[in-house]
Amino acid sequence: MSAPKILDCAGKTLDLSQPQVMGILNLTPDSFSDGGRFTARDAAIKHAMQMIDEGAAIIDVGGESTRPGAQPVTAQQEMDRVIPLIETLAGEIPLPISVDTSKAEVMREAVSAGAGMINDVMALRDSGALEAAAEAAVPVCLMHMQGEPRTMQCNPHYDDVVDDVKTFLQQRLDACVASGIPQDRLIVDPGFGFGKTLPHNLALLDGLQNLDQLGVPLLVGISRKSMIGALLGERAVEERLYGSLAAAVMAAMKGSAILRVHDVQATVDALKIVSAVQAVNLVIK
Ligand code: 7PM
Repeated sequence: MSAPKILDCAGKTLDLSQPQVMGILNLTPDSFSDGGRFTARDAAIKHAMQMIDEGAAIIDVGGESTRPGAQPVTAQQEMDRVIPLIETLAGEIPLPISVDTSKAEVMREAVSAGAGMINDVMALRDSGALEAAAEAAVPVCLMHMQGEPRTMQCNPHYDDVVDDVKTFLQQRLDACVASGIPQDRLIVDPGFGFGKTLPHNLALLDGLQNLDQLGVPLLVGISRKSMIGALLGERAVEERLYGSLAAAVMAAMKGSAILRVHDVQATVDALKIVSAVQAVNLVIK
């Protein structure tokens, strides 16, 4: 079965007929004063506008709680951080906004505030998340993670990483459909760096085309990740652009519909080359 090409993200459109860029929105930590908070929100809006100018198709807003090694935060803390921003952005920008969260309450509030996609690194395994996402009626990205953020990099193990990730994602797709989320609203992501060693990450990138058989669009986040740093000889995070671009191009060539990245303009340019070559195959000769 072929993947849907156009997603309706709460009234805003995401066209997946060619590889698209999801821009990661920087959320500078809020300071204690109201003045500080205003500045942080202003900076975030400015950054979102810049990513739109650079060709992003969707903006991902995260509350940090899901990041590797992160300490758990409460739903309230996460909402304080992202809801006002989503409200403002949704009113001001024409692109869909995705909310990077695993918590049911945050999903509900974010979608009420105008978010058009749920990006969940827990693949809706937290309590109430399946129900919240079904009611929200927006597309959902289901990401694979082995273990939990605090400990997942301690000794991850797979029989066959591509097979194991594929089986997990198929199970989560089935759970979603059983909970009333139509398959045409689902996206999957192998979760680079989430409970994976460098050899696991490389095998996943090499075998990415196998995940296309799941029949839903594929989202990939490799931008600036430690696998890029490791391959470049423990390169600092701000010096990983060229490596990240190579990985994004490879992922797009292997069928990724959405690339989640920090460096929007550079990735959009690189993906134009991939798109142009992919379009050759669409012409009937
Ligand atoms: C520190 C380490 C900070 C790692 C942030 C990260 C993904 C995601 C993240 C991904 C989807 C990052 C990660 N990664 N959501 N959220 N897929 N769907 O590099 O790969 O941004 S957090």
